[in-house]
Order: sequence, then structure tokens, then C-alpha cells
Amino acid sequence: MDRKVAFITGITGQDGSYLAELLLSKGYKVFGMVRRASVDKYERISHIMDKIELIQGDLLDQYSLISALKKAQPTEVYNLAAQSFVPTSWAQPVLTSEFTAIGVTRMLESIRLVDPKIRFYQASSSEMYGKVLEVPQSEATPFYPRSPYGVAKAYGHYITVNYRESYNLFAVSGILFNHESPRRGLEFVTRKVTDGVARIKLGLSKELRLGNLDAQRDWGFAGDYVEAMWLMLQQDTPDDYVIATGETRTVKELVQIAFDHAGMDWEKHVKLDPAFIRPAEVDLLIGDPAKAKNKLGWAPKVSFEQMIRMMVDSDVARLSA
Ligand code: NAP
Ligand code: F7E
Repeated sequence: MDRKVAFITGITGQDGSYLAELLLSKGYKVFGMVRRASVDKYERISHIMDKIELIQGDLLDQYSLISALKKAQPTEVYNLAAQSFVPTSWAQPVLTSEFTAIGVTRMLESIRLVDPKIRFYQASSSEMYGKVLEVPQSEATPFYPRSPYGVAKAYGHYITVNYRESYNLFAVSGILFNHESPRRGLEFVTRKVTDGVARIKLGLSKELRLGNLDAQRDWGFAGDYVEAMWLMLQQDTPDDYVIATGETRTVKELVQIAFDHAGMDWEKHVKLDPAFIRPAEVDLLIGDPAKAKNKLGWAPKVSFEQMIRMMVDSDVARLSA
């Protein structure tokens, strides 16, 4: 039987936790890279800690990546680690580039050095489309990023393609549109809304302060999206894929669904706060997942409404405990 060993950077994040679960269920030996912190941040993977192996490393430290790969000897690397919150990329643009852009080159160079047969997945983003040049966005749509995060991800995408073409690596770029879950970070808008709704419902808070309610996103469920990451590395040839639902919703629709589910009127609680308006906005994202459907046989299973209700229920349960 073929050896199945995965190395996941960003395993403590939302996607890392779902991907680790998926790969364990497929019989993989799973290694995760973690950076040191003074507090415990293993909440999302606490239920699988006895099944995975963690190795210290940081995308800023080339040597740590090389020695982690030598230790794990993976057949597949999933590079999910990044500074992933768009507003922070304006506050810390240089650090964002170091993690999210140059970090990809460090990982690719480490693979070239340790074992060029390793298959490599790069977590690219719909933020690369930014001020969209085409609707819907496909693999052929040109990029026009609107944040330092989007610019860094575009670099990560192109360096992945370049290493595939220059060195014949099995390196793929998954261009994933927004995907959410009860494990989403609290600062991202879906989770901020479902956590806010739960707090108001339970009398822990009275209002929810938000920015641009007219922004449109193509939102899917993270559990569905990690399946696509895995599928990309199981193909005969490496290629890049858009992963999306093909449907777009406004932030206002998200708010309505979440408040309705809790039996409340959003207009009584939501306040607009200019602090959450971005220096440059991505107004409309809608992906075309036709290639992923045709070539990978991938399709999302959880609808937007189901996911938002699941997130509200999860936050109510968590805050009631
Ligand atoms: P997330 O929850 O923010 O997780 C990010 C992970 O990266 C965390 O495990 C974090 O570790 C780790 N990390 C950050 N900087 C690091 C560094 N210098 N060295 C090592 N690890 C580092 O992100 P996510 O939502 O799971 O997203 C996963 C990836 O997909 C990211 O690259 C993101 O940019 C990309 N992406 C996400 C979406 C989405 O909608 N979720 C869409 C497209 C692309 P700590 O726990 O130590 O902070
Ligand atoms: O914002 C608007 C905001 O922060 C979505 C990351 O995973 O997906 C994510 O990036 C929209 C924006 O995600 C608030 O202006 C309104 O238009 O949830 P978000 P994002 O910026 O789309 C992409 C694909 C990634 O790759 C990223 O890593 O919601 N919005 N009011 C708000 N957003 C936030 N965070 N907070 C608000 O109060």
C-alpha cells in the first residue's frame, strides 16, 4: 500500500482542523506544524491531539521548515498557514507578506531540498480577484487584489505555478472562496454575526456593530472545502482550481438569516460602525466551480442557510454551557 503521510501548516486554524480530521479518516499519518505561543491554542484540534503529531516550526524560519519536513517525511504538504485576516494586512503589511507570500517560497524551497516528489497544496484565495474583472470568477479571470493580504496571496499563487513549471513539482493552487464553520475565527464576519446573535439572544449583549452590509461574498462550508484540497492532490497531473458555491449573498442577508433563526429582528440590534469599513473593499465575489465539478467531481453539500443556522446553534450552545 502507498505511504500516506500528510504535513499540514496552519493545523491549529479552521481549515487545518477539518483537513486533519478528513485525512485521519482516510488512513493518513498526520503531522501538523505549530509555532510556539505562551498560551494554549489547540482548541480546534483538542479532540484529535492523540491521533496527530505536532512539530514546531514557523513560516518565517526556513531551517525549521526543512527540519520539520525531514522529520515527518510527508508525501503531501498542505500549506494552510497564513496571516489570514484582511484588515490586519493593512495594519501589518510587511509581516503579512513575510507569512503569506514569502512563506510559500520558503516552503517550496524546503520541499525541493528535502524531497521534490512531495505533492504540495497552496491555500490561495478569492481575495486575489479583488476589484473583479469578470463575473463569475474562474481560473482564467485575471487578478486585481485590493488588500495587502490579496497581493500576498497572488504572489503565493504565482510562485506555486512557477515552481510547478520550473522544477516539475506536483504543486497546486486552490483558489478558495470564503468558507466558514462554527470553528471560524471570531473576527470574520459570519462568526462575528453568529456569536453576536447568540450573545444578544442570551442577554449577554444588546447590539452588534458591523461595517459594510452591502458587500457580497460566495460563502461555503469549510468541511466541504477541505475535501477539495485533498482531491486536488490525488489527480494524475497538478492543476489549479476555483472552489466556490457559485452563489453570492450580501452581509445583510447573512445578518437577516442569523437573527431570524434566533427569532429576533436584526434592525433593532445591528449598528453601523465606520471602524469596520476597509480602506479598499472587495464588493462582489462569486466563483465559478465548473472545473472542480467536472475534473474533481467536487460539489458543496452544505447550503449557506444550513451553515449559518448551524453556526448560530453552536454559538448559543457554547455560550449557554
Ligand atoms: P486561520 O483560521 O486564520 O488559520 C491560520 C493558521 O496559520 C493558524 O493555524 C496559524 O497558527 C497559522 N500561522 C499563521 N502564521 C504562521 C506562521 N508564521 N508560521 C506558522 N503558522 C502560522 O485560517 P483558515 O481560515 O483556516 O484558512 C487557512 C488558509 O486558507 C489560510 O492560508 C487562508 O489565508 C486561506 N484561505 C482561507 C479562506 C477562508 O475563507 N477561510 C479562503 C481562502 C483562502 P496560530 O494558531 O499559531 O495563529
Ligand atoms: O469579511 C464585510 C467586510 O472578514 C467579509 C478570509 O478568510 O475570506 C476571508 O476574507 C465581508 C467584507 O472575510 C464586517 O467588509 C462588514 O466585505 O469575513 P471577512 P474576507 O475579508 O472576505 C477570504 C476568501 C480569505 O482568503 C481571507 O483569509 O464582510 N464586513 N462588517 C465585515 N467584516 C468583518 N470582518 N467584520 C465586520 O464587522
